[in-house]
Amino acid sequence: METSAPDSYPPSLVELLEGAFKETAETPTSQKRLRLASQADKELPGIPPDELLNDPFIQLALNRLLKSLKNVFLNKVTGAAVGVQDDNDSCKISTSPSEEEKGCANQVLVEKALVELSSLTNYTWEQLNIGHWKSVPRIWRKLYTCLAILKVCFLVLKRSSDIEVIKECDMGILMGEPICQNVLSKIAEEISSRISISANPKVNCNDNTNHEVMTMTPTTSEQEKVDLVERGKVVLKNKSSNEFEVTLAKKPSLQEFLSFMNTETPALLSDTINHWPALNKWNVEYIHRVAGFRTVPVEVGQKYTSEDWTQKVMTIDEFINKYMKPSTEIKCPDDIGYVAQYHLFRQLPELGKDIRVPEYCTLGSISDNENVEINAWFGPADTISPTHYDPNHNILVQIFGSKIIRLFPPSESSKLKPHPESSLLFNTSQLDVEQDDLFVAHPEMKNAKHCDIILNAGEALYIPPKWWHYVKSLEPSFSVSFWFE
Ligand SMILES: O=C(O)CCC(=O)C(=O)O
Repeated sequence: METSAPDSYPPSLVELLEGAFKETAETPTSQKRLRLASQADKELPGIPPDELLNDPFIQLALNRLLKSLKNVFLNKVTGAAVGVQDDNDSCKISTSPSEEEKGCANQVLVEKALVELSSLTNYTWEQLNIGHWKSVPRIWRKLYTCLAILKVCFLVLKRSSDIEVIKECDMGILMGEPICQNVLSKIAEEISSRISISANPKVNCNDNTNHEVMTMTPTTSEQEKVDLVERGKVVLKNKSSNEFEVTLAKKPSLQEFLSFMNTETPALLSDTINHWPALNKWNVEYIHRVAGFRTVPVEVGQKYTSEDWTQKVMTIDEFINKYMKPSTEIKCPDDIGYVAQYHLFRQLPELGKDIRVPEYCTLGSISDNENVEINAWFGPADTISPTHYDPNHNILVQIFGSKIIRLFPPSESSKLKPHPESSLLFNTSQLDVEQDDLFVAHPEMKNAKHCDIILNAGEALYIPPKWWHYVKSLEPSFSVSFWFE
């Protein structure tokens, strides 16, 4: 995907960026430093910014950065008739610079600010990667997003390519926390909506001559669908007399759904998402077209319990070209990539508009949609989520493709040999339901009560809290999970 910097950014984007900086440009330097930190702190009552400000590296880098900011914005944004020459860290201000001097000074300062920002960002990145993600003070994530917003502004001033600007926005969204009304998401959305269709004909699904794309999601014939169901049935070993049938429910009422929750009964729901625009709109090509330029985290390796499993960040374009290929081309586990358990709709609200939070989620103890955790699961055939449980209610919705799911009730936990309580994988079984020999080595698992379900496009599965589930995709697939308490 190649694009070059456009001749001009649309006024709305320029306004957005100028607006984000107006206060900073007009505030004396000494206060700006505080502003940046308190910006991060504003939404975190109780966590003082001192944690950041006392850090000597941050102090030095912020001071240098803010000096560049002040100068750049005096020149470029406020349009003041001054020019700045940068000379070994000391700025000389001349009151009547030539046009040439102004341009030159601005470029130097923009470059300089970007260098300062990079070193600050790298330092913050290191802080984010010390220890477990959840134990990192949130203020570092807020700072990371602040820095990304600044970097985006400078990249725009530098007239960097759209791809570079979008990538920076996405890194701020991925690694940070939404601040300033999620401005990064708005900027990225606006830029990518302008370039996604025209910039790369490969991602235009209306182009029937595009064989590369057309072969990516072949439509599944009725016969193939039957084969998939049969294949799903043979994937999972250990069919035993302890298998039970899942409850089927066609568009259950809230009352009926509540009874599933109260009795901890899994249920396969049909006719509940027919009104979602995503159902008729989304396929691999559509996701490619709308989100191809966006950077997301990808799990690489067949399952998260494997030794060689890892996570990478890449654009959806790269992900689709590399991983959304027929299973016959999958030679080793490294060939499997999965955008899994990812809050994609926070990053791409335009996709989020095509789905709805099921009304059933209001039946939880916090009847507020804000508390529903929504995750996307997008990948090729044969992605595996090993047998594990989650603490919350879950409605797993299938938008396209299909999955086979084996469910075990919490009462069977001891038979599933969970990883030790002290391990990060404490909620994951050490056994693999696809391996025959394990059932020989662990005969207790053979007797575990379970049920197997094929989840097809347009259906949803209610998984009660702490129910173990093993999930494997049978074809290129997009699911959305809604976790609620
Ligand atoms: O679809 C998947 O691969 C796993 C889904 C899952 O584990 C969940 O929704 O909790």
